Amino acid sequence: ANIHFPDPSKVREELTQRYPAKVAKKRTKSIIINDPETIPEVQANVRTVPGIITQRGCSYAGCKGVVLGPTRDIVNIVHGPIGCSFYAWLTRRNQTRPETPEHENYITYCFSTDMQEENVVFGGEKKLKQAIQEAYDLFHPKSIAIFSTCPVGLIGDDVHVASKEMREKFGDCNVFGFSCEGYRGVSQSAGHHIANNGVFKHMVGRNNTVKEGKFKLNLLGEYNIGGDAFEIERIFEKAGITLVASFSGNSTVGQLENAHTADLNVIMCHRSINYMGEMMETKYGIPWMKVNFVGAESTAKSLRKIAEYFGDEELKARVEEVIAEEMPKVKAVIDDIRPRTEGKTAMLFVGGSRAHHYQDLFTELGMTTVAAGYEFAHRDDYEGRHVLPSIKVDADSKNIEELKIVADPELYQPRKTEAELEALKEKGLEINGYEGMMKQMMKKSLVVDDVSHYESEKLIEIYKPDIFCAGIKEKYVVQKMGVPLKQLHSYDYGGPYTGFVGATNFYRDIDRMVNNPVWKLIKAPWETAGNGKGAELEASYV
Ligand code: CFN
Ligand code: HCA
Repeated sequence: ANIHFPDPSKVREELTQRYPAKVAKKRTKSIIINDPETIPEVQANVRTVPGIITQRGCSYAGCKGVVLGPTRDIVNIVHGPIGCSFYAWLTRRNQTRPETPEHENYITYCFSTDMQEENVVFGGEKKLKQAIQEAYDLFHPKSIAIFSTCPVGLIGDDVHVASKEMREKFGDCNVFGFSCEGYRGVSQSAGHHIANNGVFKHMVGRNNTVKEGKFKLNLLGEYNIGGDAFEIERIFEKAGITLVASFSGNSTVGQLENAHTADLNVIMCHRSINYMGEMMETKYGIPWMKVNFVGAESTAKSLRKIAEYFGDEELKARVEEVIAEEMPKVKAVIDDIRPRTEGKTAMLFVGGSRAHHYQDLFTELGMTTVAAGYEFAHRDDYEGRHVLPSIKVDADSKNIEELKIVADPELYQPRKTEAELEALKEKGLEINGYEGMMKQMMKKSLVVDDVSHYESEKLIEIYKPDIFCAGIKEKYVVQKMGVPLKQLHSYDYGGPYTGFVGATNFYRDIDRMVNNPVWKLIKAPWETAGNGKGAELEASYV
C-alpha cells in the first residue's frame, strides 16, 4: 500500500520528550522502529514505570479471568475483596455451550469470599473453607478452584493447604488453589504461567478415556471470546478433525483431564499457554504447532498445516474441500467491502497476541497497520521464536514455581519420530516455532510495548489512523478524538471473528466503523487547541 509514514525517529522523540530523562531512556527501549528483514530487539515484559497510565492488568486477571474463567464446570472462587470478583464477572465475554440445559455451567455466577477488614486482620482461611463448603453443598461440582487476590498474599492465607484439606474431606471434588496475587510478576502474563502450572498439575492426565477419531488434537490458547471457539469447532467438525480439549474456551473438567490423549497441540495464543504446550510435550510426547484462525487466509493455512502434520491424504482432501466451499463466501464479502477500506490505516494495542493476529484481517481489507504493540507479551512474541528459540526470557519466572516435568513412564508416547518431525520442519511446518509480530509489519512502522495512555494520544495525534484497536479503558478517550475504536478484547458485543464466518463478521464491522460519517463531526483536541505537534511532524513525512 502507498502509505506515508512520519519520520519514526522523530515520532519516538515526540513520544518520550516530556518524560523525566530516566523514564524517557527506559521507554525508548520499548518504542522500536520496525525492520522486518533485520528484526530489532525490543524491551518487553518489564515493570511499568509507576505513575504511567498503562493498559495492563494483573496476575489475578491472567490466571482467573483469562485461563480458568472460560471453563464451564469448575466453581471458580475468588478469595479476596468483592471488587476483584465483580470486575472479572462476565466482562471478558467468554461464551460456553453446555450439551444440555441441565449440564453444569457456572460461568454466569460470581463466587467470592467477600473479604473484609476483619479477615485481613485475623486471617481469612476460615472464611475461605466455609465458602468452599457452601459451594460444595449447593452445587456438588466436579471441581472447585481458588484464586488468591493481593491481600491474601499480604496476610499469608494458605489457599493450597485449605484446598487440600477440603479436597480430602469431600473425596469426590477436586479442590485446588492458585497463588495468583495481582502483584506477582509484571502483568497478566505471570497469571497465565501460574494458571498453566496449576491446570497441568491438578487436571491434565487424570482421565485416560480415549475419544473416537483419527485426527485428535487440542486447541490451546483459544478462549471463546464472542463465540470464536464455536466457529473453529464448526470448521474442525466439517473437516473431520476431533477436538479433544480446548484450553479453555467452551471447555470442561472432562476435556482438560484427558487432553493428554490427543496427538497434536495446536496453539492459537502462544503467549498465554506456551507453558502447557511445552509441559505436555515433555510429559506425554505431544508435539505443538502454532496456528492462527484469525483471518480467512490464516484459517486456510492453519487447516493445511494440521492436515500436513497428520499426513493423511483423505484429511488433506477434506480440508481442501472445506476451504473451497468456505472461501467464495468470504471473497464475496471482501469484494464488496475492500474498495471502501483499501488504503486506510490501523493501530493495534492489545494483550499478548491479538495485536499481531488481527493484522491479518486488516491486511485482507487492504488496510495497513502503522503502529502496534502488546500490553504484556515477551520478546519472542515480537521478534519470533526463530530469532529467539528459547522461552526462558521470562522475567515473571522468578515469582513462579518452576515445575520439574519429566516423561511419564506409563503415559508418554512419542507421536512422531525425530525423523518425521525433521521432515515436517523441512516442509515449512513450524513445529515449536513461529514468526513474531515484527516480521509481518512494514519497515519503519512503530512497534511499542506496553504503550502508555500519553503515548497513545500522541500517536493518534500524529498519525490520525482510520481506526484504533484497544480495550474498554481506551475506547471513549480515543473516540472523543474523532477516531473509532474497535475493542479487540471483548469485540464490542460482536463476534465471532475467527474462521471464515468470523472474518466476514469482522470485515462488515470495520467497514461500518471506518466509513461512518459521524467521526468527521467531532473536533479533535489538536484541531481546536492547536497544541499538538501533529502538523509539524506531518511536514517531515518520508
Ligand atoms: S482472550 Fe487472549 S489472546 S489470552 Fe490474552 S494474550 Fe488478554 S483477555 Mo484481553 S483480549 Fe487479549 Fe490475548 Fe491471549 Fe484476551 S490479546 S488482553 S490475557 N488476551
Ligand atoms: C484483563 C481482561 C481483558 C480486559 C479488556 C479491556 C479482557 O486483562 O483483565 O481492557 O477491555 O480481554 O477482558 O484483557
